[in-house]
Amino acid sequence: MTWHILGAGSLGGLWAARLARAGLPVRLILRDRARLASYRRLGGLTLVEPGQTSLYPIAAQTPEETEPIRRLLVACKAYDAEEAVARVAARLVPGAELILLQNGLGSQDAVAARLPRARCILASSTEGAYRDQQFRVVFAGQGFTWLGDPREPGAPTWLAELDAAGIPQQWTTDILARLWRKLALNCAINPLTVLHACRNGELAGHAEEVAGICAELVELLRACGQASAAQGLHEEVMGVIQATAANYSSMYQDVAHGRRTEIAYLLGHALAQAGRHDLQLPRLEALHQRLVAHLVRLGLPTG
Ligand code: NAD
Ligand code: KPL
Repeated sequence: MTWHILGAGSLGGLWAARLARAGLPVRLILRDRARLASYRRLGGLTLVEPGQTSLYPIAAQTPEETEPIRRLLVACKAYDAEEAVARVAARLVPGAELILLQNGLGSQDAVAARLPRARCILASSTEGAYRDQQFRVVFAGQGFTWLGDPREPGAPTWLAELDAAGIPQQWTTDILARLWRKLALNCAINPLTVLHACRNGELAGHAEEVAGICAELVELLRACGQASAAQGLHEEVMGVIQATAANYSSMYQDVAHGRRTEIAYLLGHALAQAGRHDLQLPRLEALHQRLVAHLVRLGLPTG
């Protein structure tokens, strides 16, 4: 069965190249005809890995193509996912499967609400990739991808294709706990790296601030029925700060490059859920306000 990949950016490109070189049928869905023409001029997608750079001439198309879609990897940013999926919705066969790679929470529900006849599988990935040129992806960090479906616990048979493609993954019956935990880690680390203009490791010098934010995130996770995702959060945050000390967080890099952040699906989602549970989280509120003010000063979107 063909893997249609919506969004040929960093993570979409990384998946596409590995699936294609495993001999699996892959089609990239690019935003428009102009991008398709640029892609064709380049002759395909390039993946840069340690000691190996290869060009993969993967077939590509625009959303307007009519070929039916049975399996769709959605690899856009969280803020683009719903609209991107809407553009191919008419091509999805009944019972089509979507794999949603978006970080944070909120975009997955928005996509699922639009497609009641499709199965939406959620993913949480720690793999690292970035684009250094158009349609050229650098595989920057080995990682792992958790996959799961909160509505249907059975694993799909095609997970074996991911193994064959060398994509490290595991099915989980509690993908929401994974997504919430990653959201909490990202909320505890990423905004502070932007506001203090620092690498992850320098947050060790702001230990009290980090501890206060973690305490509120634990309250939120418990209120949202995610007690297991709350366990040992502060310890893990401090561990990640230490283990990734030399790195700039993804949000720091987005802001530094003048790109839109996924704040609405991280802190924004956290506070929206706190509101639903009548929970007062003053430190998270203040963090959100400071981050929004910072983005406004830089002329970047705040949602
Ligand atoms: P990216 O910006 O590199 O790629 C997104 C791609 O989607 C772009 O090529 C963009 O042009 C395309 N796109 C947007 N709207 C589209 C549309 N309507 N039709 C077709 N294509 C469209 O983003 P990324 O870094 O690959 O991130 C994707 C998601 O994965 C994000 O939610 C991110 O947080 C998450 N994630 C990324 C990494 C990473 O290392 N890059 C790791 C873990 C999770
Ligand atoms: O996932 C991350 C990111 O940069 O987005 C880290 C820093 C590891 C945790 O927030």
